[in-house]
Amino acid sequence: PPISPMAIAFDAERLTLSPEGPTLTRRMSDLEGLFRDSDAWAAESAGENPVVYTVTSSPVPEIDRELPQSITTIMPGDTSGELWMTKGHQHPNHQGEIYLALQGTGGLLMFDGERTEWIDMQPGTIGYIPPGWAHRSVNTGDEPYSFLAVYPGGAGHDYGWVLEHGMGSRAYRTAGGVELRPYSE
Ligand code: PAN
Ligand code: ZN
Repeated sequence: PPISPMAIAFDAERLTLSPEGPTLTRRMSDLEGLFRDSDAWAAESAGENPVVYTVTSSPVPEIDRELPQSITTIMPGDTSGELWMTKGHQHPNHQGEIYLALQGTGGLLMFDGERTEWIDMQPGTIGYIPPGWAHRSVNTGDEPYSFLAVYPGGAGHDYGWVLEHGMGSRAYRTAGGVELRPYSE
């Protein structure tokens, strides 16, 4: 059933939503097949298995024509130089999405199967993801990176697409900041 109009209290310092829906926690072991250095990934997964990111949702349901929101927080870190990131996904029925950076610094990596795009994200940056572009977020700093996402409730999340097609590029930590390299290097 459609839900009623509602106010959601957003705490801009603690980055909480109230009321809030489910919170998802992704540990290193949940990111199989995504980091270039699969041996390093396996060792970290079998070891401390750190939390890489969390996603806190609003109570708006993920159903067609609704407009849910969520806050993602990615921890700082890298695995063999590859910056910690979200799994990344494609929306199966190609719908757009808006990200608003809240805290920390990051990047929004997008891939349409041929072209790669990167948007530097810092508090106040709105990143727009057009329909048909797979998207992954990366923490490029040394503190947690958080952003708000607003997306069509019927968009769906296809994670297999990224395993099959990759993301075009990978983001690595360098002395000067971040460097993008071809996906297979
Ligand atoms: C975001 C992402 C969130 C976590 O809310 O779902 O940042 O990333 P993964 O879903 O790739 O693990 C979004 O893009 N929703 O559509
Ligand atoms: Zn999305």
